[in-house]
Amino acid sequence: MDCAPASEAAYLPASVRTAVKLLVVGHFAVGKTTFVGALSEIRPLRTEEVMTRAGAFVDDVTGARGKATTTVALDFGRVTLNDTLVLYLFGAPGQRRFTRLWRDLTRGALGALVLADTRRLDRSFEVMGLLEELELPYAVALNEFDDTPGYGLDEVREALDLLPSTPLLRCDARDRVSATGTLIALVTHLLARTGEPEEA
Ligand SMILES: Nc1nc2c(ncn2[C@@H]2O[C@H](COP(=O)(O)OP(=O)(O)OP(=O)(O)O)[C@@H](O)[C@H]2O)c(=O)[nH]1
Ligand SMILES: [Mg+2]
Repeated sequence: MDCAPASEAAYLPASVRTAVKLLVVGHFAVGKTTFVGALSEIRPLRTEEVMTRAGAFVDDVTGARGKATTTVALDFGRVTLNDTLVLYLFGAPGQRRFTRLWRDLTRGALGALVLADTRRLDRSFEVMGLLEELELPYAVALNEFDDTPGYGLDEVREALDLLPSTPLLRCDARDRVSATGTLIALVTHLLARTGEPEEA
């Protein structure tokens, strides 16, 4: 486990009035740890462990060549989105065996960002199914890898059977600006659902 040392960036500006808890979820190796790491203004907390060969029978490593570690509990990071709003990000593994962890992590969460990979779109259904069971609203961000096929967003929306109101966008989990854009879309969606003014 790797956690943040105290530093100036660890302190929130006095103007912050609202703290929102969000989950960052998605199937194995979709880029959750990368996403939280790219965004967090504090050194992210990670729980990475080296993958063993035995694990290849449990988690399909297809499309994740060169990946040596996996998250065994959660990722945690913080983003101050504007002067008054801070987001706490909890990255959670998407496999069914982590359902119990999800039940704890979703307590107090306002919504979730689902990272998806169009090379392995079918694997997102399990994650979206869990969110729907837990009645947590979500947005979907397509994390684009070098060999990602160029599907249109409408095609992907249809394939994932998303509601027309569910935000769907592309992102690069390694890029702070791109990742921030997806969180703004999610927060805007959540505010619209609660009837708050959309000012994220
Ligand atoms: N090319 C490219 N590589 C990426 C991108 N996002 C993540 N990666 C790489 O993909 C691999 C998997 O990323 P992780 O962030 O570990 O994925 P994860 O979802 O946290 O994985 P688990 O916790 O094991 O489920 C890493 O080697 C990343 O460097 C991306 O947008 N583009
Ligand atoms: Mg991870």
